[in-house]
Amino acid sequence: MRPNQIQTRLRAGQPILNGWLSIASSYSAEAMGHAGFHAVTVDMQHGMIGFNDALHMLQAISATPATPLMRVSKLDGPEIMRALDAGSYGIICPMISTAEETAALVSACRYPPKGSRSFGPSRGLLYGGADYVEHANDTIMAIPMIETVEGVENIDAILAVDGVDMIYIGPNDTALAFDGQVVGARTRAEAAIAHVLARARVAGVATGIFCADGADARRRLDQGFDLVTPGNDMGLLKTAAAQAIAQISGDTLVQPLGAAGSGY
Ligand code: 3PY
Ligand code: MG
Repeated sequence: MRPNQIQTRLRAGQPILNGWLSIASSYSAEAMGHAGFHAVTVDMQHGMIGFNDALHMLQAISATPATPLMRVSKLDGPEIMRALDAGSYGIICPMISTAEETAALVSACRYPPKGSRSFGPSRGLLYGGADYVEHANDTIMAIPMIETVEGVENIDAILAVDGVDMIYIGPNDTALAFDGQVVGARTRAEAAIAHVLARARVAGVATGIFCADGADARRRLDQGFDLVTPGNDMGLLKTAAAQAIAQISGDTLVQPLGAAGSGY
């Protein structure tokens, strides 16, 4: 089976740079896959993307060195199964708050006897290779998102669930949950994020986090995260456009429309 670069880099102690796709385009997915990211995530929760778009985007990512991931819209067995059958090498699942939800996510990502994934590997075979089914359970990653107060409170139980390959923090939902805002001070959320990171390191579970931009991603790597996402494709596009306009006009950079510091 084609290796999962995230696992390869984790084993080697190397950081993972993860691109984030919200634009329903195989063309931009292909460009992001060639940009130098080790992994690229198709976002089915907040991206403007339907399943057919996602399928074509995964096909485009296949033509690049990046390992494909999907963030599903919610903890839903059939949606996770379709994402894996379409060739995703991992599932990032939003709003996981309990050990029970974590166990359900892991189960949906594994074939029996380890889990409850139904047989029908479809495009997984084309991308992964003829021995996909034999190695899928060890290669596909189950990645719960921690971004609720309950998820932070239950972090030790979540980390203890057998088969959790990584946890991924959503700092914006964490900020809403802990500080009641995404723009402005995030004092409580930052303390919660530091706590989750520390507990994951004690448990020996890899960590990833969504970031506002490249500088924020650098800071998160220095903080100790293994995988970072420097905002989504639309955030990068808007910032690049605003920078070009500022260069042409000589005016100071006007931050593009959006919630400052959110990566969107
Ligand atoms: C968050 O920051 O809450 C996310 O889910 C990133 O998209
Ligand atoms: Mg979120």
